[in-house]
Amino acid sequence: MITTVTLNAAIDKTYYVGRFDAGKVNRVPKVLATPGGKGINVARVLRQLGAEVKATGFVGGKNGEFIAERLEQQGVPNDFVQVEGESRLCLNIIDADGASTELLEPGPEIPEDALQKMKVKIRELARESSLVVMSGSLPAGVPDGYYAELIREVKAEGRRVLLDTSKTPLLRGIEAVPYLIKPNEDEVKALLDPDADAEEDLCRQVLSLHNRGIAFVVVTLGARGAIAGVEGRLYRIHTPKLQAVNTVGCGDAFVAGMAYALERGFEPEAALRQAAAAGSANALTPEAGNVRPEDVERLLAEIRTERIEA
Ligand code: TA6
Repeated sequence: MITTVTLNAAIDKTYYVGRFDAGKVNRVPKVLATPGGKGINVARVLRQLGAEVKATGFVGGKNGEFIAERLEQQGVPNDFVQVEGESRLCLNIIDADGASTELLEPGPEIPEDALQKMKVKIRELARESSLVVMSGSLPAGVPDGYYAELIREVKAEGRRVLLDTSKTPLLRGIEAVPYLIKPNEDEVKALLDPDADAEEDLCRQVLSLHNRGIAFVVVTLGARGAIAGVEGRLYRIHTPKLQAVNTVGCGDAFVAGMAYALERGFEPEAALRQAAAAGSANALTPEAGNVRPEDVERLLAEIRTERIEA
């Protein structure tokens, strides 16, 4: 089983509009609402890929009830810590040209006792899991070093952690040496070198993170694919050009593909192809964090990995 952790769970609402005019009244002819936040997206995609999964995190209020119930309907068992207040809404407005505008609420304030409960729960879930995936931003009340604390709990049970977050929580999380990190290009630049431009700069950064003991370092490059450092080697992952419908959640689907492959013991290059196929397949469906297994299968044949030098 794979456990996913979403400390700032959400309802992801996707608004499909013909045109989006900031500062004007915009009517929305088509709305989709689904449980979201990065870890929840990972859980749903893992389920779609055929993995056994459990979703945890903090939820609150009516939105929290919607998240837990809808996840059950989507075949994702969950075990959340309840908090006061409402889980957030994350809005994604997509216009007829495919341009996407995201509005992400901050989420409820998390009290100290809930942080303690979560630590105990993570330890218990880690015992039943092969891997634990921790994804997304931290809501108010959660200290920047909290992912690092959770990583240490999971590692104490001898399990691997995949961490997908950004800014200081990522920096602090790296100190606890997760098994895998997956920042995107912007996140890794913000973290290490805002002036980095060329892919060679990114490659150097991937290797420097890998040399800090992180077994798998992947930097996703959106439609351009990804760069990965694993077992002392660097890889460039090339993805096919797609007619994207909704790219929100592609990074989460990539992480789900990685977790799926690692649980099944895939070799690094095969794991990267599986991840890239899942990430690309997400772009072909209207909902965030959603793949059709037949798309993943078809895309797998079109993903290419290349060994590169730093
Ligand atoms: O990656 C896409 C997405 O997960 C959306 O579904 C939305 O919920 C948002 O990102 C949340 O990101 P955050 O880092 O705040 O958890």
